[in-house]
Amino acid sequence: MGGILEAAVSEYLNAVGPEDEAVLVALNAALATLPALDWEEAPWPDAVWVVGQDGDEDLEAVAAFGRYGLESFWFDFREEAYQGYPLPGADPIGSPPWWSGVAEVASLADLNGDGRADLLLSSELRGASATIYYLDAFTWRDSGPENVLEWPVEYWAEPSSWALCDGVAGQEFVVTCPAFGIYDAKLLLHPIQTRIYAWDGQRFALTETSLPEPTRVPDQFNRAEAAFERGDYVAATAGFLAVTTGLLEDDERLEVDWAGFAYFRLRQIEVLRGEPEANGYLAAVVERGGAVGELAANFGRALSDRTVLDAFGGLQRSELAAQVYQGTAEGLGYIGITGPRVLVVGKGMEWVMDRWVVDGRWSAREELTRAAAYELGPHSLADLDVDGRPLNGGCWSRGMRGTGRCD
Ligand SMILES: [Ca+2]
Ligand SMILES: [Ca+2]
Ligand SMILES: [Ca+2]
Repeated sequence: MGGILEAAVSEYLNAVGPEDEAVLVALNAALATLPALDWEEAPWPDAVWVVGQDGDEDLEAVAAFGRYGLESFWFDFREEAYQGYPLPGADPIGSPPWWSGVAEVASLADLNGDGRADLLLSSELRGASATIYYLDAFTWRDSGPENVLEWPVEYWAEPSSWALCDGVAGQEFVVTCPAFGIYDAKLLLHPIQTRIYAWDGQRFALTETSLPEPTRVPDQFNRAEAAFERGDYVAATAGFLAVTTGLLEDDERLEVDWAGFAYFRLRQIEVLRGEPEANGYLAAVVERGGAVGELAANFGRALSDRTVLDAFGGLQRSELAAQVYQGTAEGLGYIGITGPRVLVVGKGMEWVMDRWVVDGRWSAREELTRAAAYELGPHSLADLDVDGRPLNGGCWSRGMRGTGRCD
């Protein structure tokens, strides 16, 4: 790999040397004149920095530049010449974000208190509705730089931030983000979680996580909804039950039947777990009336007349869903019976059918269909391949496009 930045900095270091500050300033100024990406708002910061990092007597350099080539390098003096080396990545999907975003050098301070300058890269990835800053910190071992922190800061539905603060052992990273990450129910309140990463001798490790208690029903509801979305039905059940008990004072500006929706979800969870209607949740929401009550009544009829998939599919198709809420801020804006969820339920049924055909437990197609519809039970929406690991939101689309076996 290599490119405009790596070539320019190597040329500068080998032709001029690392100690001529005026040339370094000129080099950075020249790089800053390259055309910006059309959404860049701020002037490009200095791309190239000269610093001693590895403990030997030569100066090193680091450079990060996101406009063309998406490059981040460090430069070491070896065998009579400076040469650029890519920074090591710790990204589990094998695509270091500072190669795919707009990276900049955020700090060259001594982050871990060992007396040597470290490197903090911040790489900005902009999407249609969210921006993610990946923080990557590197400290220098004898063998070269090592990635000692990688963490995304998601700027999305609510404000986020990150900061370096004085800690017991060097600096600490304090990151605040929407607690659910990029979880697409934007019109609801999103609680903000604070995480602290401190140096543990090897890397910056998570030492503290804090999440304030919900103070309003939309926030309380969304936490339960997020648990439902990720398939944590125990937490979701507890959250929806809390909504129905009215522990928090509701906001009178909202014309949302939160309790009705919570009862409806509680019944849906029972259905997805293959549990009988023993708690009267469906009756409770039907009794409340309105569009939510009517939706729930339709759901109940489909359950008794047809199949689980029909029941969920009917919610997806129902025009009632559009009538329930009109996207009021902090209102439900959507019915929450998403296409992916319906398809995932279908995939769960396929799994059951495939397994039972292999087992020889069922032979008639008609019986299979009927049985699968009612026996989804333990094969929850969250763990379709029953490997004990819950399926998270990011896997849904992969599972649907692929074989339906998610990790
Ligand atoms: Ca050095
Ligand atoms: Ca060196
Ligand atoms: Ca250090």
